[in-house]
Amino acid sequence: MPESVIVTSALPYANGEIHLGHIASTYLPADIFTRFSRLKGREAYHICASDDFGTPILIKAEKEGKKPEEYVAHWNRRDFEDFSALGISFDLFYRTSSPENVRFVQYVFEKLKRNGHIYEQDVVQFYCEYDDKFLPDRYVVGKCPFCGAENQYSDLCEKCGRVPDEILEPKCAICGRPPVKKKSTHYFFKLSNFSAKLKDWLVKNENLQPDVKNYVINWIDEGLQEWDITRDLSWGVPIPGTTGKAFYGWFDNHLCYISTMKKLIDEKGRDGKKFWNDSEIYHYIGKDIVYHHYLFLPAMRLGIDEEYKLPDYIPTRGHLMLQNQKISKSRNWYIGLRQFIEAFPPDYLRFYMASIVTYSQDDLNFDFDGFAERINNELIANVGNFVNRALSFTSKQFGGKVPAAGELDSDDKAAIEMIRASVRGVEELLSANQTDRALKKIMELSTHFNQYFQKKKPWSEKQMAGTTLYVSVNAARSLAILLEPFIPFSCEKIWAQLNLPGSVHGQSWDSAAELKVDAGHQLGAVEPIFRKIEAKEIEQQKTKLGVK
Ligand code: B3M
Ligand code: ZN
Repeated sequence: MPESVIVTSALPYANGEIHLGHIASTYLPADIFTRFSRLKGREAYHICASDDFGTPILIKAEKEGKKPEEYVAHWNRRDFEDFSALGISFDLFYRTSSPENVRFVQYVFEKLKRNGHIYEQDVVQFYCEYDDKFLPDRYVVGKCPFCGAENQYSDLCEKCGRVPDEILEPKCAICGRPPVKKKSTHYFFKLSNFSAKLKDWLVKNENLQPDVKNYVINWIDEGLQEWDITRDLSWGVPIPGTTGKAFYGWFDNHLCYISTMKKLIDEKGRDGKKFWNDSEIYHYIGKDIVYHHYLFLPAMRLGIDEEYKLPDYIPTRGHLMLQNQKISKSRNWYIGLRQFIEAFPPDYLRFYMASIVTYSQDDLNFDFDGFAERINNELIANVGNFVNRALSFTSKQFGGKVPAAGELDSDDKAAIEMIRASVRGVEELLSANQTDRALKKIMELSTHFNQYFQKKKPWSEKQMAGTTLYVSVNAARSLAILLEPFIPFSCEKIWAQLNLPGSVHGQSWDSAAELKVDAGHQLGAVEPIFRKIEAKEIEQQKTKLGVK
């Protein structure tokens, strides 16, 4: 296993706020894995960027009377702030419009061209003579030929969800006038050149999820279509040797994984390209962008002679539903991340999401009652309760000085053995991306310690109290390390109450299996780590969303 790990999360479009749907499938699982890798002592980086280019963004910027540069800079900042508030620990959150990415995209294009993977072809496109502009994708609105819905984009009817071949009564989205058709020369990427190699890679790569792999292989068997990578648009990476043409957003955005990572490492005075090729690479995504990540992305890397290696893992997860309904920004059925973590601690969202997200394409469901239950009955009643009891007993009975252990009985020995076994077990599950099962295993450890504490009754069995508390304080330390990837803010609080040196984020995972808090160690000030979620808070949230 390589020492270093590169983790990327899908790049959010720079045109709106991050909401709970983004978090579950991609950013949180990626962050948990990165934090775990860091604790394991690997050199691990989590990178991301705002996806700045494309027609929808340009249209929105124009509607707000802003320059596109200004518009995307706003969302880049805002997204980064929101992610940080949730504890998503990016080492670099950059942008697809960066000079590094623009240069890299043009370089890749030139090389693909030299290698014979690019050809030119004329296409007929809508053109607005009034605005003097080609009208790609969302620049044309009209009537859906399937369901008759008015005012739909030419690339997607939001009413019936179909993609019209040709929109009826087309109008320019900027001025409302009917466009004309005009010829334009486009570059195409010969995706079919890679059918055999892609299939081979998919079959051989044992780390990819088998169900996704199977349907991607089906697409290959059905025949891959060549890919139009050109847009007649100023807002994009300029295509070398043309005027007024830019690359389609999906040509440049995933290259930004590489250009961003390379920048991060190059700036440390090291060789970013070598680092890329020496590392284990993970691209975290939601299932709606499988086509792009399992076909376009590897094909382009193959097309430049694997100068940058293909991913080792592409963890792919299902969508989040909200109260059992599909999330939709246009129908206002979503919860903004910022709004949510203004109402609840970020760790509550992390804990709940991590407990429901499976390593599969299955959709998951955010439910307010389920959320309150998980937090109150598991996080607080289990972890919070044990840690607080262990530490506050030590404070009260022993003036906060960790007592020395006497002779260990079979319960003590079993409890210590359970810590060791849990550290190994959780590690295996996290390495296999089984985030929810890993968390469950930690909860079992905590349950065991609640029972242990209850059985040993340090409040009445004074003789054994020293041993019980010594073991329990050590278990609290182990739990803080094991839970750090999941609830980093709370674990840092536990760490402070334990009064241990450094930060919990910098500990060694393996050390969680050992009893490192010595007898005589003085604890810090002990107080409850969590606050309960009240029924009325949940009522308020539901009312805001419009659910009964
Ligand atoms: N910007 C967002 C999406 O389709 C898109 C991801 C790019 S990842 C390279 O979900
Ligand atoms: Zn127009």
